[in-house]
Amino acid sequence: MQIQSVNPADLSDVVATIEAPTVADVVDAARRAHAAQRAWADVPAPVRGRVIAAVGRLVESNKASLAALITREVGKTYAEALGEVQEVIDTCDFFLGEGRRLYGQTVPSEMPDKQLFTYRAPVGTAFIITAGNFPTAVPSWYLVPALLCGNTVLWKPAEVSPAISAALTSIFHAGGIPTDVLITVVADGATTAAALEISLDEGLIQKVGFTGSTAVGRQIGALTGRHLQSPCLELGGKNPMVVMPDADVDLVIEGALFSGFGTSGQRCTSLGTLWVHDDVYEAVKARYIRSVETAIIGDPRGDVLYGPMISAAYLRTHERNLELVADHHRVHGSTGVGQITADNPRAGFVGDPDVGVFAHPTIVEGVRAGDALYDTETFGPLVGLGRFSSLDEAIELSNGHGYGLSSSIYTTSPDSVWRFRSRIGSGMVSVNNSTSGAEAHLPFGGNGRSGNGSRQSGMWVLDQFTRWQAVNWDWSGRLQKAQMDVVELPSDPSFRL
Ligand code: UN1
Repeated sequence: MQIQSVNPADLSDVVATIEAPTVADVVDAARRAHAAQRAWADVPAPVRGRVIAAVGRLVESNKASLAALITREVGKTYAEALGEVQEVIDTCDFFLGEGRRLYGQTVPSEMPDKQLFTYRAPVGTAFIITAGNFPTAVPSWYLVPALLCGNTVLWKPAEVSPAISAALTSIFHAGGIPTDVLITVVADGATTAAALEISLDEGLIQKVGFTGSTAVGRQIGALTGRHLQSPCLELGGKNPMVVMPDADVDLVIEGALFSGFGTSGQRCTSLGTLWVHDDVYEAVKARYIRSVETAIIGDPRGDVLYGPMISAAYLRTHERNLELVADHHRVHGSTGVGQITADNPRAGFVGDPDVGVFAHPTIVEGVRAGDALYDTETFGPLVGLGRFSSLDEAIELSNGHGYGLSSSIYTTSPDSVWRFRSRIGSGMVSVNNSTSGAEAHLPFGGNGRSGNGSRQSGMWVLDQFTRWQAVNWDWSGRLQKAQMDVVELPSDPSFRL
């Protein structure tokens, strides 16, 4: 069997064709990565840090070609693709110095001639499964810290981006990562699931990282739980943007346009529902509709808000989600809904829509709790629009579906900011900024249906790829029993001034 990727802006352009691995091939790769781990962990951490530095510089010098490949293989606009590659560089820049830190602590002991320490020990071999919407940046959030910490990695990228994942892997290898320390296998879901289960059973994998749907995240959570492992899960979102009456409406429109429809709405941080206070509802609605209606869509190499869907399968999912539009909803934003074609045209489209898989932007007005669209992650150019009359109601609507990845509030009131921040359930909160566009050195992750509380990025991800080892070293020459052989100095509890 073969796996083939095509340019979603021009389906006649085949980008890569690879031989699909069997379950045995993937397990064999896990075995090789596992066998390579001890030697990699023995490489001094500062040396591993220098390898990450070399990888970062290589990504930087290949930035334009990597970004062009992202645009070609998954249809991301070139400007966004450059941003995505920059996120890989930022991640390398952040972690190259960690090789010289990876701090542990020295801790005093209760007893003389004894000392306590903590060390960060690598976890082992990580099985990393990532999605097609961020084919380099999100993988780098796992790969870079995992490798820096002394783990080996088996990376299973999305089937839609085999050329990009091969390019990124070759950059890691060119930077000095040994071949078996990072092994990349592009496999389908069923093969991956079967190989993961066998690899866990054989004790080849000590950490699973997964970015993708909540449904698959639950399966991985159950599987790894049986092996007493806690995976790093980065799952779906239904990210709310709350607009208070004192919001700067220009900012709101800009933020809601980009986070709702940038990347064709295919970010886990994309805007799910725009919740607008009654007092400004009509004004915000009118301006939002106008901005979406006039946004330029089309060839992702050009100056457009968004290009095609990642692949035909993503377009089909979007079309299925459009069936969730109910009678009490009203649809706005374009000259049609669903796929953009010559027969279902989009005003101002750049290029030929018929050769790719492009979708109209859709605003669904009238979303309320209880609607399927209220709590379904749509992962496409579809944004819900709803209203509220108090901040308490907005917070309830924002939390009520159980997702908790990203959220945003637009207001000039410190009181509203504080109440929202302290009561919203999401792992990431933006104030007067959109739901997407997290910086690469803050903890990234969600709660509830969005994840199991694990965090990627910045120093927080070190807890995913290392385990604390507590060491006590006694040179007294006798067994000093903790809690029992501790010297007690005399004190006078009855003393008063
Ligand atoms: C994702 O969609 O899985 O915060 C990640 C953002 C990007 C990463 C998105 N930096 O929008």
